[in-house]
Amino acid sequence: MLSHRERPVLRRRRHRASGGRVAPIYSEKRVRLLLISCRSPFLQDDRIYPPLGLLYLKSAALREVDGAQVTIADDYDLDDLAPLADFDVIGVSVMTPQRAEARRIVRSVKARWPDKVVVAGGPHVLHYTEDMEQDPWDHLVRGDGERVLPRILRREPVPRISHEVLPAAELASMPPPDRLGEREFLRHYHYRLDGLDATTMLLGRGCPMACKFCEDARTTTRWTSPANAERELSDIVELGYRAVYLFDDLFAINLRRCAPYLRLLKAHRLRFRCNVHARFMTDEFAAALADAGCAEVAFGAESGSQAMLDRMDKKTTVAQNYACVEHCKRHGMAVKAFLMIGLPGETRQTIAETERFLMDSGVDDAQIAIYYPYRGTRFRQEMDDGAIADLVFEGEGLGAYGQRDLGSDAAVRTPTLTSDDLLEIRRTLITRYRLRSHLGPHDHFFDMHLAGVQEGG
Ligand code: B12
Ligand code: SF4
Repeated sequence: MLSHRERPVLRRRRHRASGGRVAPIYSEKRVRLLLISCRSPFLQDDRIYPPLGLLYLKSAALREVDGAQVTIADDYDLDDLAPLADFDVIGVSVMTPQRAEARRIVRSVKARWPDKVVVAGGPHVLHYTEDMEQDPWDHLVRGDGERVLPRILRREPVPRISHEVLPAAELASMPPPDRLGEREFLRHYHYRLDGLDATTMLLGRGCPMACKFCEDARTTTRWTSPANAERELSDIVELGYRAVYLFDDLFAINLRRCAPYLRLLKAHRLRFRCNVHARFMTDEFAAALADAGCAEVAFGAESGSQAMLDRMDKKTTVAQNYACVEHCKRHGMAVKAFLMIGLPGETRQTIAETERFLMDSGVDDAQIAIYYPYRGTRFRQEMDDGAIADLVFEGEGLGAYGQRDLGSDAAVRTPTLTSDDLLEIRRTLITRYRLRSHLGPHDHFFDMHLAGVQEGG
C-alpha cells in the first residue's frame, strides 16, 4: 500500500459550476497523478517485470505537465482507500485477466469520490473498449498513452474514448522510462537473467508479422532512438543491473536495424535476452547477438506441425524452427520456445508433431500455453463471424491462456480435444520434458502462475 509519507496533500475548493459539490481542483502546476499497476491475485508472483508502460507514462507526464507529481503504485488496499484521497487523477493499466480487478478499482474510487478523474489504459482497453465503457471510467485511452495522458492532466478537452498510435519519429523521441526516479519501486521486482540481477527494456514497439492469434500483429516496428537507448542503458547500469530482457515483440528481425543497439549493449557489457523469429534467424544474426552479449533467445515456434503454422499464418516452416535453435545454440545462447496447443485445426496428431519438436530440436526450455482467443486478433474475428468450425470458445473466463507451472485455464476445445484433454496434455508435456519455465525456480522466464481461480466480481 502507499505509505502515508508518500501522500501529497489534496487541495479542495467549492466548485461553483458543480452546484457546490466538493470537487478536486488541480492546475497544470500541481496536478497529482497516481498510476496503478493492477495486482494479479491469480499469479503466483506478479513482481518479476516492472510495468514499463507506466514508467513511460510517468516520464511523459513529468515532461509535458509543469509541476505534475506522479506516483506509481503496484500495491493498494481497496478496503482502505484513504491513501488515494490526495490524488487528482488515477490512471489504471489493464491487461485482460486484470479486468475484474480494474473494475473493482474504478467502482470503489468513484463510489467514494465521484469527481476524481479515473483513467484506464493498456491492452485490454484497446481491444475490449465496449466492455470497459460500462464502468464509470472518465477516460478510456486506447493505444499509446504518452500524448493523451498529459492532455487529461492539463484538463484539455479529451473524448471519453481516445485512440492514438504515436508516429515512429515521435515515439523515438519520447522520454525514456523514469527508472532513476523509481529506484525504490523497481526494487520490488526481482527478475534475474543468467544468474544476474536484471530488468526489462524496449528498443521498439510493434511487430509487422501477421500471426492470427496475436494482438500485436501487423503493427509495424517503431524503434526508439539510439540516443534514448543509450540513456536507458546507462540508467540501467547505474541502478546496478547487469542484465536486461529486451521485451520487444520481435527484436531480431533485421540485423542492419539491430546493429546500432547491439553495439550499445556490448559497450555497456550487459548480458541480455531477446525475442527472435525463425524466419529471420541466420548464422550471421546469431553470431552478432552472441557477440553483443546475448545469453538467451526466445522465439515463437508455436507448433511442430506445418499445417498448424500455415493455419495461424506464422510465415515460418518447421525446418526454420529447427534451424533457428541450431544457429543460436551454435553460438552459445540458450534457446526457449513458445509453444501453443488448442488452436484451430489442432488434433492429437499435430500435438504429437509439437512433441517431436520438443524432443528433437535441442531447445533448452519451452513455455506451453493453451490458446486463448483474444479480441483484436484475426482468429477471434473469424470465430465471432462464425467462420471457424473446428474450435469452440467456451467463454471469456479469466482471459489467460496458460501460465508458468502446472496450473492453467483452458477456454477452448476442438472437435476431438476437450478443454480437459488440452489441460492434461499440457501437464504431461511439462512434466515429461521437465520444462523449466513451468517447473524451475523463479529466475526463469515468464515467472507467473495461475492458481486455478476463475474471474471474480
Ligand atoms: C511484459 C509483458 C507481460 C508481463 C507484464 C509485466 C508488466 N508488469 O508489465 C507478464 C509476463 C507478467 C505478462 C503477462 C501476461 N501477458 Co503480457 N505482455 C507483455 C509485453 C511483452 C510487453 C508489455 C509492455 O511493457 N509493453 C510496452 C508498454 C510501453 O506498452 P503498454 O504496457 O501497453 O503501455 C502503453 C499503452 O498501453 C498505454 N497504457 C498502458 N497502461 C495505461 C494506463 C493509463 C492510465 C493510460 C492513460 C495509458 C496506458 O500507454 C502505455 C505507453 O504508451 C506485451 C506485448 C507488448 N509488446 O506490449 C504482452 C501483452 C501485454 N501480454 C499479453 C498477454 C496475453 C498476457 C497474459 C494474459 C498471458 C498469459 N499467460 O495468460 C499474462 C497476463 C498477466 C496479468 N497480469 O494479467 C497480451 C495482451 C492481452 C490482453 N488483451 O491483455 C500482450 C499484448 C501480448 C500479445 N501480443 O498478445 N505480460
Ligand atoms: S506472435 Fe510474435 S511474430 Fe507473430 S505477430 Fe505477434 S509479436 Fe509478431
